[in-house]
Amino acid sequence: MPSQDLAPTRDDKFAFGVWCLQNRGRDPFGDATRAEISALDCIRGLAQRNCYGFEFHDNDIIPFGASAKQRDEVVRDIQKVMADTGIKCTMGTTNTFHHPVFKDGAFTSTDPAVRLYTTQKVMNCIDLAAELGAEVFVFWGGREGVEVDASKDPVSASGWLRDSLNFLCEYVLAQGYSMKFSMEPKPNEPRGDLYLPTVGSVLAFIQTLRHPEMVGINPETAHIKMAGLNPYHEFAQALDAGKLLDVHLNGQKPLRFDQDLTFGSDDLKEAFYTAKLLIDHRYEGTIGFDAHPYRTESDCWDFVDRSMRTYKILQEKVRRYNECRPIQDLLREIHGANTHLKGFTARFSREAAQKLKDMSFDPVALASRKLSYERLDQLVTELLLGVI
Ligand code: GLT
Ligand code: MN
Repeated sequence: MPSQDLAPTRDDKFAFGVWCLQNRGRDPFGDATRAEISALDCIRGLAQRNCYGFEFHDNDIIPFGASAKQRDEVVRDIQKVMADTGIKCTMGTTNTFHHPVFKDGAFTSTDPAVRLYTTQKVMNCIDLAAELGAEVFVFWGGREGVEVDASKDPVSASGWLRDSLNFLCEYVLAQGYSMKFSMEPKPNEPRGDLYLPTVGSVLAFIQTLRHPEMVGINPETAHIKMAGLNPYHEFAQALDAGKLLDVHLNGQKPLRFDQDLTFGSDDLKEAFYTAKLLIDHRYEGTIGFDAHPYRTESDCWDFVDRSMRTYKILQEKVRRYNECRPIQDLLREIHGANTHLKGFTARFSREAAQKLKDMSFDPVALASRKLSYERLDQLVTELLLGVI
């Protein structure tokens, strides 16, 4: 494959969080290993690489406590880079986790003043996101959780979160913004336990909101694997529900601290299935990468380039998979059993129920069917390794 085919184009709809590029390699045990770059340099660098968009937190671009004048200057500068380069702001989100005021939760703090302060901060960030043209607004509840279960009732905490989100949906409608909310689940870290830990819990929660049609999900590979679950399946569940608004692709060893590894760096097969899901189902959102360059890097750009390049390679692998004769023949064989019965339960009727009761099945014969999954998986392995 000539390498120019792997160059990102705006049509790929790649996006990176400004915070990923600004990450300085600090961890709980060690100090920064590289200098922070300005938000403007992050955005310019992404645009130079033909990246479609950037994502931001309010405080990635505007220092906490900045004056209104400073804020307006920042917005003007960013809008100028956007106009000059064509890069888009694809997602905005609020930092409701860094300042000590959020130490026991933002929307789920036991103090109503903290909950209102959070809601006010989010309203300001929604205005900012709207000014920059973002149509997706993410909620990642990094401090929404507990270490001490005696401290708050999780049902009350859900209620506080629901009230605030309902209020904020109404705010978006009242302002006439064309913007959807997207909730990002995570099972733990920085809190001992976070509320809404998985795609399934967010899906259920969304249905309890006053405007469920305005709210979707932003699943992240690493968060899913921290819960020991399968990202391919979790992304699929959000997609099936029509709720996959945005994605955060990265890498993570299961059941560990949040590693935020580069997409495709740890589990290529899993990365392949994730890309295949998005491509096969014509996912239309941005391909967002949310990871940190290794602490050993002195800047973020190799990380940026390889994330997009890996996705492009996987795009090509998906195309080959869908055209690969041995794989497709095997899949036809696997899905070729008793095709006359397909879709039987798609519609209920008393007659259909009776008909089903009257059918006779031979479980031993059904169980004896050969399923060549060793061969299938090996073909996928060989396709990914470039042997076929
Ligand atoms: C934070 C977190 C990410 C979230 C970001 C949005 S911030 O870095 O680890 O997964 O997407 O608030
Ligand atoms: Mn994320």
